[in-house]
Amino acid sequence: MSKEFSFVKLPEAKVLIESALRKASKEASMKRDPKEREKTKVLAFYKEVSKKLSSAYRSVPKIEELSEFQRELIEILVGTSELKKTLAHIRKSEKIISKLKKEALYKIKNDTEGKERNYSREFLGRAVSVIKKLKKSIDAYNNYVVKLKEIPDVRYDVPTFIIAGFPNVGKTTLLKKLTGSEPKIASYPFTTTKLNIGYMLTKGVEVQVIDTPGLLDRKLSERNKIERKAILALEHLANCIIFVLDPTLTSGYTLEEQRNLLSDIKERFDMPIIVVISKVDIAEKDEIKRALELVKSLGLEHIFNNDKKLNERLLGFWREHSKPFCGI
Ligand SMILES: Nc1nc2c(ncn2[C@@H]2O[C@H](COP(=O)(O)OP(=O)(O)O)[C@@H](O)[C@H]2O)c(=O)[nH]1
Ligand SMILES: [Mg+2]
Repeated sequence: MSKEFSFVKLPEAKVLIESALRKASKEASMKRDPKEREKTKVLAFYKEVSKKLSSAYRSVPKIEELSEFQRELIEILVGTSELKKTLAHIRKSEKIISKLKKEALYKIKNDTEGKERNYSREFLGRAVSVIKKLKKSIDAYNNYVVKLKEIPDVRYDVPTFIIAGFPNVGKTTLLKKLTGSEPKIASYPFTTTKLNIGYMLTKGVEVQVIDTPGLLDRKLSERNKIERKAILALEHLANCIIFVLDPTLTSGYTLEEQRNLLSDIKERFDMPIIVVISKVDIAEKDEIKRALELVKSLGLEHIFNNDKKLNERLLGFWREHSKPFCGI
């Protein structure tokens, strides 16, 4: 997920209770006055628990503030309503303990019968039982945190082009050519492969280009449900798809196979698709001819990968076919 989020893990309920009790008794042992001692015990316990719980739930972004793409992935990864329930439980428990603390402090302050110890004990007993009931939510929370970290660190403030195509057709080569730099690598949930991300600056417009090895190289119907959802989530991120078509047989995939994949992508993704014909330098004339026929038969446009104005032409294509993007 984006750099701005660094999720805080929670200690297990048992560990949290032990550490808060330890802090409480340590700080209290330094006080001589009985009322002061019991007050300190309550406060120290509360402070420790509150610090841990609130820093955890504050570290998780508000669902409403996320991009559509992030929200979609969270829904697939952890289930938005489950996540909300868990966070609400943690927040509510913290509030309950805060209320118990206030009551205990009030009773200790106003006690005239030397019962301050009973009140702090009562507080600790109740607070501990609230935390014990949090066990499941803490475990669920920690599980979420691990999964939330799988959301790739991408930008949402620039248009995004996604590169698709079979393995070895020239996707990564194209990404490097377009962006002129080594791509940044991010993981993508439910897949063993990584996203390669680069940025191209053309005519003052910055575009995020993402190479998705292993994601868009098989028919979606051949994927399991969750994988399919994760792949379709790309639709929320992408503004344009660049399909790399290898006219030669050097990738090991025939034109027919590539056509099937391209037409599957065209069917599933509602956005402009442009075909970049790769390996033009080694392709035979009739291989190029057949590739062009293929592109035409699907009603798509093409660009050759050795086009001197590749970046400009891709940008131009997108501008011509896209809905407006944040005023660009
Ligand atoms: N001759 C030639 N080879 C290319 C071209 N593009 C990619 N290749 C080669 O094809 C192989 C696969 O390229 P790569 O970009 O890694 O493909 P990917 O698996 O789709 O990312 C590599 O050996 C590249 O050097 C091209 O335009 N011309
Ligand atoms: Mg590659």
